[in-house]
Amino acid sequence: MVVYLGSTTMDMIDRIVQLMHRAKRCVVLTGAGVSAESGVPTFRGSEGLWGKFKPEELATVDAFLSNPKLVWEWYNWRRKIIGEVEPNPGHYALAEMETLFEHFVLITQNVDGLHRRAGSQDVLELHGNINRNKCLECASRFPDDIEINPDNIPVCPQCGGKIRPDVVWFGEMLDGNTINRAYDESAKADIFFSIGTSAIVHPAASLPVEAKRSEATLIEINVDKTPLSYAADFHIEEPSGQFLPILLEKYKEIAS
Ligand code: BV8
Ligand code: ZN
Repeated sequence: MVVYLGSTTMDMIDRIVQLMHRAKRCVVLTGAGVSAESGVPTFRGSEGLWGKFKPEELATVDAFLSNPKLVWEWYNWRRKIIGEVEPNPGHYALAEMETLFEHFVLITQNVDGLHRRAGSQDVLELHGNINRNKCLECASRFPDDIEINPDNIPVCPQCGGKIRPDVVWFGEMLDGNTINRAYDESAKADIFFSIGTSAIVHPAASLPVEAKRSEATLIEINVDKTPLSYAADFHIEEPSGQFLPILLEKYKEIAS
């Protein structure tokens, strides 16, 4: 598929590729936008996952306690969508980018597991993984390969607590080691890409700010503007699944 990018974007690509070649440490933060071209609905877009509901109504402990059936129906619906999609060229480009730098880490807010399926190795899943199960009370892991019946939710063999998806809900702490490493990597980045995220969910949204504060070059790839766009050194308004393969081609052209 031939993609025509504007001349500004082509000029920006040359400058970004130069910076990529000079960078030793590359950090990438992704959000739901990188999975959009795989057919996974984003959170806040018009067709968004939240379309019918508000995040607070579903992705919270309170929602699960008051209506575990509804919450599991929502997660089963999302698991079904994710089970039917494939990584897109943007995921594969990021997996290849990992091999180009002395030090590379991919930090994702996504819970769909598509980065690992595309071959990315060093992935920090800030918000967990939708295909994993755990106990609501004692957080013991629970087999992932079982279909959860919302009308008969299994309980933890250790403590009898209800089984829930192993994702981070609003109001819940992120895993300490994961978020600490994410901050550490962001503060040491030479170049930081924020891709396909609306940059409003914290603490993830503070990572690009941390990178910028530590003098990294900040590149945003998003089909829209976000609260981060003003701070970015480059704002590329293109779909990530189309733009990232072009960026990678250009990088390899100059490398050869
Ligand atoms: C915590 C897992 C506290 C579950 C998710 C007021 C101010 C600041 C913060 C807060 C506040 N009120 C409350 C908070 C804290 C809250 C928060 O940030 N709320 C937001 C809404 C304001 N954060 C939390 O609660 C976090 N925990 O703070 O703990 C604490 C402290 C001490 C002690 C105890 C507790 C936990 C946050 C994690 C929530 N879990 N997901 C699940 O998935 O079911 S968040 C959810 O949003 C997803 O993970 C998603 O990834 C994430 C962020 O959304 P995006 O990924 O950005 O997706 P979105 O749809 O928004 O945007 C997509 C973007 O892609 C768009 O910009 C679009 O233009 C672009 N796009 C679309 N297509 C493409 C594209 N770009 C490129 N190419 C394309 N093709
Ligand atoms: Zn338990």
